[in-house]
This record gives sequence, structure tokens and C-alpha cells, in this order.
Amino acid sequence: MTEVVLTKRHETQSRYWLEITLNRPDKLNAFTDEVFAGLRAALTEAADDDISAVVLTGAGRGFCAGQDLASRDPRIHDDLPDLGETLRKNYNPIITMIRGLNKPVICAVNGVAAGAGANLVFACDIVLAARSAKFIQSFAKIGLIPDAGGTHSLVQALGPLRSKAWAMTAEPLSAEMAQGWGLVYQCFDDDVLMDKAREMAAELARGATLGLAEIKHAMHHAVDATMEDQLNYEADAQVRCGASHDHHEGVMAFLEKRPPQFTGKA
Ligand code: LHQ
Repeated sequence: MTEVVLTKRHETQSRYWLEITLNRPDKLNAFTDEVFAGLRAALTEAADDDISAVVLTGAGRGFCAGQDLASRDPRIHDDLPDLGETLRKNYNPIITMIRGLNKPVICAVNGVAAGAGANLVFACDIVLAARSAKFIQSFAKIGLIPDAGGTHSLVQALGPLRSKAWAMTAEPLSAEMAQGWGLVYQCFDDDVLMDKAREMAAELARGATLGLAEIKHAMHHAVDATMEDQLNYEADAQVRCGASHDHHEGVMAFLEKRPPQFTGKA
């Protein structure tokens, strides 16, 4: 049977990064129980200490079309589905795993990202998109609200008014518009997206991983913090970074006018 989620380890100067590919291309990589299980396993692999960066992408012409609606076909299932259970069991742990990873997660959005597939993108740390990609908050079309963390990440990125308008209209947003709105970091021609994502992953994988993880968690923490809380958080995080081998190495490399040799270790 075809694997619905693929993982591939890449090496760069004795450091490793993991490429995760959603692989149900004929259904635009829509989520099924099998995809959830595969993605959970892939993210567990991504948490390994020897993996320093992650790329998440989709096979074929789509990134992910959200929940597989065929598995919700009311003509087959006449009982009301418990969507809360679906979210708690499947989507929420995946979003929490991505946000909790102590390393950067790049999302390479190769095509359409709809519903929970779009919000999976916005749980990642760096979003790169193919120019042909588009983003759709499809939920309103089927009487639902944005899930998989969408109400949180959209309001943070866009503010409440634009978030509500986008979610209520469920209009497709082009990659370039999404970049203008701050949802995408960089857009690339379709044929170079994966090269660019892999280049960035390799670069990050050779980096000061502990410091990169601290950047990620500090930004997450800032969302709900006051300036005073955040100043204290920064001071605590900087103690951890300042004690690391990579901080020492970064400063030495600067002073000795040479490239740093980071280990990613504390
Ligand atoms: C699909 C899907 C799909 C199955 C394309 N399912 N087959 C929901 C419910 C439960 C619990 C909690 O959370 C959620 C979260 C959600 O994600 S809700 C949102 C669910 N997703 C959608 O509503 C999006 C539905 N898909 C679309 O609107 C379109 O397919 C988009 C705009 C994504 C792409 O349009 P096209 O480029 O025109 O492609 P297509 O529609 O022809 O799709 C290609 C194939 O993929 C097709 O299969 P077929 O066998 O006919 O070739 C579609 O049926 C299949 N597909 N999305 N979500």
C-alpha cells in the first residue's frame, strides 16, 4: 500500500533535517485517519534530537485540502459526527506537536491549501509558497468555523476584521496576496519552490538549533504576554542561549573572521 505520509532524512555537514510529504495526491492530500497517523509518526521522527530542521510539503498539485469530506458523507453516516472528538484526537495534537518542536518547521506550500490544510500551514514557523498556490478557509462553505488553530493564528497574523472577512467569505487567497497579508514569508516560481525550501532547511539545520528553538518559543510566548512578562521571558531564554556552545562558537567565529561551526547542542 502507498504510504500516505513520506519522510526523508537529508544530511548537511553531519547535521540532519527531515522532509515530510503528505502523499495522497489524487485527493489533494486531504486528511484521513491514515494521514493523521502518518503525520503523527513523521512529527515524532522530527522530534528526534539529531533532526535540526523540518520541511513539510505535499505531493502532486495540492498541499492539503483539509478534512477528507468523503469520510463524512452524510449519505453513508447517518449519525451526527462528533467533530470535537475529531479535533481533539487528530488535529489538535498535530498542531501542538509542530508548535512544540524545538527546531524550525518550514512549510513549502506547493499548491492549494484549504480548510484545516490551510491552518496546518499557519502552525509552521516559516511559510514558503509556490506562486500557483492558494489558500482557502473553506469552513464557512460547510457550516463550520476555522479549526486546527486557525482562529488563533489568523487573528494573530491578520487582526480580527480581516480574519473574519476571509473566514466568512471563504474566498481563495493567492500566494502573492497571502504574502502581502503576512501569511507567507516568500513566494517562488513553482519549479524552484522545493529547491529553495531544501536550501533553507539545510542552512537552518547547520545553525544554532537551541537558539532557533528559543526564538520560536519566545515568539509564541509573546502573543499572550505583557511587555513586562516578555522582558522577563527574554532574559530567561537568553540565559539558556548564552550558556550554549553555539553562542560561544558564534562569537568566536565572528571575532576570528571565519564561518561558525555550530553543533546545535546546549
Ligand atoms: C477531496 C477534498 C476533500 C475529499 C479535494 N475531501 N476529497 C472538517 C470536518 C471534520 C472535522 C473537523 O475539521 C474539519 C476541517 C476541515 O478541513 S473543513 C474543510 C474541508 N475541506 C474543504 O471543504 C475543501 C474541499 N475541496 C475543495 O473545495 C476543492 O477541492 C479545492 C478548492 C481544495 C481544490 O479544487 P480543484 O483544484 O478544483 O480540485 P478538485 O475539487 O477537482 O479536487 C481534486 C480531487 O480531490 C477530487 O477528487 P476526484 O476523485 O473527483 O478527482 C476531489 O473530490 C478531491 N478532494 N478536496 N476535502
